[in-house]
Amino acid sequence: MVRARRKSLAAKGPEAHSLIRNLAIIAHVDHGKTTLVDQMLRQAGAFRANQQVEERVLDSNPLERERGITILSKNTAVHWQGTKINIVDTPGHADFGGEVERILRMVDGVLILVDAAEGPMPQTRFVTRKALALGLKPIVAINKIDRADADPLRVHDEVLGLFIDLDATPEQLDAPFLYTSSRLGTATADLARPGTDLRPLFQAILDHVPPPRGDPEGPFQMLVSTLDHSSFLGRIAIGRIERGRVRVGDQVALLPLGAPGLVQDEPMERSRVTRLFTFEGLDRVEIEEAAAGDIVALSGFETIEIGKTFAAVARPERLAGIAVEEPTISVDVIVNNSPFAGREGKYVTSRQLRDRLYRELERNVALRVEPTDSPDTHTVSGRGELHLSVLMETMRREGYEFQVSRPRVITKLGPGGERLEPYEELALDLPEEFVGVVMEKLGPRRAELLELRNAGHGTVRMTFRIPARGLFGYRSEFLTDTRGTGTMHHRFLDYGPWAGPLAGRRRGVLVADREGIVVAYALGNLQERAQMFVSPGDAVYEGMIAGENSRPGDMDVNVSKEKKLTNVRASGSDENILLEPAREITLEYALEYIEEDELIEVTPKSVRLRKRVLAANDRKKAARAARVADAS
Ligand SMILES: Nc1nc2c(ncn2[C@@H]2O[C@H](COP(=O)(O)OP(=O)(O)OP(=O)(O)O)[C@@H](O)[C@H]2O)c(=O)[nH]1
Ligand SMILES: [Mg+2]
Repeated sequence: MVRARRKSLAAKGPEAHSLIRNLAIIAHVDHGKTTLVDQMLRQAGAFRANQQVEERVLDSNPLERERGITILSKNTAVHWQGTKINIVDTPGHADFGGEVERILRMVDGVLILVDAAEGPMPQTRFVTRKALALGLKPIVAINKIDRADADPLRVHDEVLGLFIDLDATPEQLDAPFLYTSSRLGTATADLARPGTDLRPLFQAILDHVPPPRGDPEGPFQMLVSTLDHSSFLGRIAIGRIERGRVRVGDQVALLPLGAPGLVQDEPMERSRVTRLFTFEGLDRVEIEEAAAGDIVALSGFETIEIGKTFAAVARPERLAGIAVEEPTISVDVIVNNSPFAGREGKYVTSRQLRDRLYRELERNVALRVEPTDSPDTHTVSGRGELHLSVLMETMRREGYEFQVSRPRVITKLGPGGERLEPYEELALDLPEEFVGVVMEKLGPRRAELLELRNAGHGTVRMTFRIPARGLFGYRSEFLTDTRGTGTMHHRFLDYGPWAGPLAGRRRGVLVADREGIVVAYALGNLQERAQMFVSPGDAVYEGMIAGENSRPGDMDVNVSKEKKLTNVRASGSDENILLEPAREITLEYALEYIEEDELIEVTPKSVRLRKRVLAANDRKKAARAARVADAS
């Protein structure tokens, strides 16, 4: 944070907010948003001449860098020809779509990026629909035109088709189209004349994004669109000032959630603004005063929540709130009680776990945490597997150790009392020859084909509607079935009728039958019938899952079994055994993989799979009891 006691641009004069543009960049995952912001910052002179800047500098947290995706939206700002352009980079992954929706409330225009080869994808459709419905006028960038397989004119048509489909107004249909390369930092309106820099983009923003409305002289009013949190300042509200101005030290009301209009006789927090910031390049700059039109961050309030309105005490007028999206899947997060509990983690007790989970709610607004009958177990609900696994991955990096159950979808009751479950839109791109096998696999998962079309170059795009449950465990099958050549995206669509029982995992697992250290000799004997998850030297315990059976049904095995030594031969013969590499178990893979009677053990060093019931005898008894119960 940079300290500079000064006024924001909008605070400088009555017509100053015509010198502001507020823009969100929205797109499907990986279409090049963050890379484009890099280039915008660079070309607008936000970096010092010799400043070393990493690629995708805005993807600043370690998980974002590792995965190459944006998880949290980020505010930045550049100056172009005397106008301040506030830019919000948003995440493209569907699990974070709710965040994009909230961001749209603090901007006056959107830049929709569409990959020049992939064309509009499910998330493109989602964010475009939201932006058009809010009446925002888009600028479209057909991006990555440097790709060898780019087909910008086809994609241009597809985007127009999407706009028509989504009932765009005539003004929205009239959106300017640019052909861009985020990577090269170029934009052009005319493919015959290749771009040399981003000037056409900046110009389009000045010309087509309307300046923010709102009277800087009226009573102060601002909607909380996103949150940040610092251990030093507590909750920080980020939003666009709708009306009036605000100064550090002002007494301001923070209104409770509710219907828009004047608020009377409702309890509300009145506090002083302790800190106020605007955005400049990559920094958050501390200021004394800001006015309508600018996007600011402010602190000093205990009850900051998304969708609440800040207002002048003398005129507590509430703005229309922002609905926070409902979670669609849940897992149980359980204190680690495996035989290896406490060996690798720093924070392992139920209290530490509970405190950490509740702390997450400070800024992760689409997340829910609920207690259960057992103090060792909390139910954590979110928008998808990535949403949940990012939290788990963050926690293990912080030193937490815990166990996680198989994800369950969150069902609802329909108007007639019938049971509903979440459905997803699934988009697959794959070579034509694999269509048959994919259809065959998706049928039993209750997928319904919505569209199949030729995407050129011998590939097809298939779109399905499928119960979210039907997707559990599908990704690895899809990759195997298309020999790694297919790509797959899905996003939440709506709630629909419960689809009934779905086929689960087809193959059983190999379960270690005793505690010990894995030996190559043992794996050598097992690998013909199995894909191993463990390697020689790994420690295992009874009930831990060591691999996947190539057939249905679980098998108890001894993975620590040494070769019997004879007098003739010495030990060390292990070196002669050729082992297939173990399958790497990532958190996301594990979440998709496990069955109801299994758990994931997550520690800072390991992700292990286990049976809930560890002892082989107890498992047999439990299975027998289940069969009896089924039969009766
Ligand atoms: N060829 C080519 N590749 C690009 C271009 N822009 C981005 N990429 C690459 O596409 C990948 C994704 O880029 P990002 O900028 O992270 O995409 P994003 O839209 O921010 O992704 P999310 O934030 O995860 O939704 C990276 O590997 C980039 O290097 C481009 O103009 N041309
Ligand atoms: Mg990004």
